[in-house]
Amino acid sequence: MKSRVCELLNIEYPIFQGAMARISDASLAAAVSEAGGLGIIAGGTAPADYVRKEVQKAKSITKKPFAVNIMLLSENADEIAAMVCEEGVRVVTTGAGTPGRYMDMWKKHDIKVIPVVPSVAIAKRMVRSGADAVIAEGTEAGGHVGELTTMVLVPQIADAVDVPVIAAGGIGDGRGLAAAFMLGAEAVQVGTRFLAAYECSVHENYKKKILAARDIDTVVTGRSTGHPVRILRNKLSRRFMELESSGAPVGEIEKLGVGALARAAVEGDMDYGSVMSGQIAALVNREQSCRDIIIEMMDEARKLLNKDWGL
Ligand code: TUI
Repeated sequence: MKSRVCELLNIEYPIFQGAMARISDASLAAAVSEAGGLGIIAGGTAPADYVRKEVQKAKSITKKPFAVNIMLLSENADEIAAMVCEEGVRVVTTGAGTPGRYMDMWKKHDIKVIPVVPSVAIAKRMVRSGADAVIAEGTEAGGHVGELTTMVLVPQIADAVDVPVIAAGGIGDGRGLAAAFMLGAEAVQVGTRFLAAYECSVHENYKKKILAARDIDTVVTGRSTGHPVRILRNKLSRRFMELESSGAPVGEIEKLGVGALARAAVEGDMDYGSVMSGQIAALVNREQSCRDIIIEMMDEARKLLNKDWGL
């Protein structure tokens, strides 16, 4: 299975590790890249210097391509956008906005640009401004999400653009990988399953919570404030829901989210931390190496795609 995405990025397998703010560091990204996928260091809201150090660390662990994700709501986005050029990063993915203003600079440095998009209109706009591929992310994903499901988003974006489409949201095994290809994707992005990787340095409590999650355990907070974020249910999500349904001022609701991701991912606070997770968490039942996750997904997808379905 050598897809256009593998050719474009010079990777072996069409599997990206989703950027997870405060979590996807050099050790996770380098492990995924070493295993033949595309590891992605998450910029999140971190200072550019922190992200630069992670990039340098990843370069010291692997010679294979890896990406940096720039979360465009971050006040450090401009600095990180310039840093990736200085450090010779080969691939950039973006989230939570439109990266048009950086496109010329990145192109000059021969960086492949792959924005995450939640709709057809935004996908088309990104391609017009020079995106090399797009990640169509359904609302099943964890963290900041759009409205549409992966099932409806991927084929519509695949029809609307000529560049390769990477499917994200709700994909955690070989069945999801095979299904995404059937919908027109040429690679997948997987976040939640990599939370349970040995190489993932997220707090042990966070890992345990993902391993124990059931199908209905995630909720989307912040729909009413314009910052919808999918997290696992806990005291924080309940407080969010109470404030949102009582019509509290937006500022008060948003305050709940400040620092909440670090509380969960770094301090391990499962009550008042923001435990971002995709809906697929229930399928993630054991710790594995990044290599085993990738090999298992590829084997399972190949078997399924080669099966005679009697249609
Ligand atoms: O970015 C994500 N997911 C994230 S970012 C994040 S870090 C964070 N920290 C604190 C508060 C909030 C977030 C956690 N999860 N996914 C990619 C994504 N991008 N989903 C949706 C979009 C998106 C939305 C609108 C992309 C482009 C876009 O364009 C709008 C426009 O009109 O330009």
